[in-house]
Amino acid sequence: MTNPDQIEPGAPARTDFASDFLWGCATSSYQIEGAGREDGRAESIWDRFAATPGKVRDGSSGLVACDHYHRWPEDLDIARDMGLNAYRFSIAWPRIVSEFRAQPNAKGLDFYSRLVDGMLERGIQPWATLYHWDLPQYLQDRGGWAERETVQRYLEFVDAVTRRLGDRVRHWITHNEPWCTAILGNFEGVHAPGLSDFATALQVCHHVLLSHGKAVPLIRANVPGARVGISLSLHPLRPASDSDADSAALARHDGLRYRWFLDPLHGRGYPAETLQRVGAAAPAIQDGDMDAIGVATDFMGVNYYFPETVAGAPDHAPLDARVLPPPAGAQTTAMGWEVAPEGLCELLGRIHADYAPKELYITENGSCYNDEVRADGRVADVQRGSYLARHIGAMKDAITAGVPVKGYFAWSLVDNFEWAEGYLRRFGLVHIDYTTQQRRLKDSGKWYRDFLRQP
Ligand code: IFM
Repeated sequence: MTNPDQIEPGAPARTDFASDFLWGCATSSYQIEGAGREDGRAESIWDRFAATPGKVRDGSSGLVACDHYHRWPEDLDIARDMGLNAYRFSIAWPRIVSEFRAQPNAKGLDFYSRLVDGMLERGIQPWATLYHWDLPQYLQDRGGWAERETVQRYLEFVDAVTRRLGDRVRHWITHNEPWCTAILGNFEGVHAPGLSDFATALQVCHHVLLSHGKAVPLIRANVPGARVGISLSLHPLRPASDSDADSAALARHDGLRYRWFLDPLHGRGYPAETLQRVGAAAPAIQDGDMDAIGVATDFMGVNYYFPETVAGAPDHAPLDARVLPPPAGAQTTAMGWEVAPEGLCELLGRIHADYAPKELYITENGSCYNDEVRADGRVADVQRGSYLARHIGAMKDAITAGVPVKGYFAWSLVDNFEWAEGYLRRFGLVHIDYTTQQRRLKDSGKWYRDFLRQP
C-alpha cells in the first residue's frame, strides 16, 4: 500500500465506518466544465463577473477550466480507480435554459445524461446539485434571485432536469451554500453578481430558501424514491475572548450565519432577534413561504472547512461583529483558513443537538495548498493528505457520539477555478496542469485511494 510520506499514521480505517457509507468527491459545473460557449450554453453570472476587470485575482474565468465537458470519461475513470462509490457534481443552469429558447436545451441535458450513465457504468452513485452559483445572466439582468420570479424560473429548470435524469439519479441537492449566494454575491460583492446591498442579500437569501422548499416536492414528484437535501456552509463559532461584548457579538453572528438558515429549514422561521436586528433590511415574505421553506428533507449536507472566531466590532454593520483571522500559532492552509478537525466533530454535534436531521452528509471538506509537481512527477501534498485523514477521523468521532453521518465528499476531485481566486488556489486530490490539461493523482488522492481499498 502507498504511504506517501506517512501522511497520517493514526488515521482511521475504512472498516471503522458502516459498509454502506458513501465515500466521494465533489465538484461544481462552473469550476470544472469549461466549454463555456458550446452546445448552446448561455452566459452565466460568473462569465460576466469574471470578464469584469479586477473581480478575479488572476483575471481568469471558467471558460475552459478543467475541460471536464470533454474529458469527463477520464475524470470518472480516475474517480473509479480511487475507489469512490459516490460523486457530487452540479448542473449548469445556463446549459439547460436560455432566454431565446422555449424548450430546455437537449444538448445540455444530453451532456448530463451521458455523465450520469458514465458514473453508473463505473459503480459510482450520482449526487446532483441543482444550483452551485451559475445563474443564467439574463435572469440576473431581470433582478436575479432578488426577484421572486426567479424562484419560478428555477422550478422550471429543476423540473426539466429531474424529469430527464430522475430515472437514474436519486440524490438531489437543491442548493449549494445559500449563504455564499446571498452574502458573498450580494452584500460583500466578492462573488457574482458583485452587489453590495444588505437588504438585497437578505431578499436573495429568502428566495433561494423558498426555491429550495418548493423544489423538494417537485423533485419527489418527478423522481421515484428521491432523496433530497440542501448543502450549507457552516462553521463552529468561538468568541474572541470571554468578554460579554464578544459573547454578544458571537450570538449576533450566529443568528445570521447559522440560525438564519437552519431555523427556517426546520420549520422554525427566521430567528426573531436577528429579524429585529436587521430591521428594514428584512426580506419581503409572503403567506405560506415559511411553511414551504420548512418542508421536511431527507438529509442535511454540511460543508465544513474551518472554525470562525468572532469579536464585537461596533464599526461593522449590520451586526457589530466581525470574524477575526485565525489565532496566532494556528495551523492554516494556503487560503489562510485554520485547520481544526475537531471543529467538524463539534459542528456536527451541534447540528444534531439543535435540529436532529435524519441523516447528515459531509458534502464538502477540503484544503488548499500550493502544490508543486516534482521532477519525478509526484505531487507530495502531505498537508492535504493529513487534513483529509484528520477530518475523516473527526467525522468518525461524531458518529461514535451518535450523529447519523452517512457519507463524506472531499472537496475536490480535481483542482479547479476557485471563484474570485481564479486558478491560484488548488483544492484537488488530482492535480491539473492547465497548460496541457494533464491529470495527476496527488499523494492525498493516493492516500484516499488506499484508505478506500482497505478490506
Ligand atoms: O470551491 C468552493 C466551492 O465551490 C464551495 N465551497 C467552498 C469551496 C472552497 O472555497
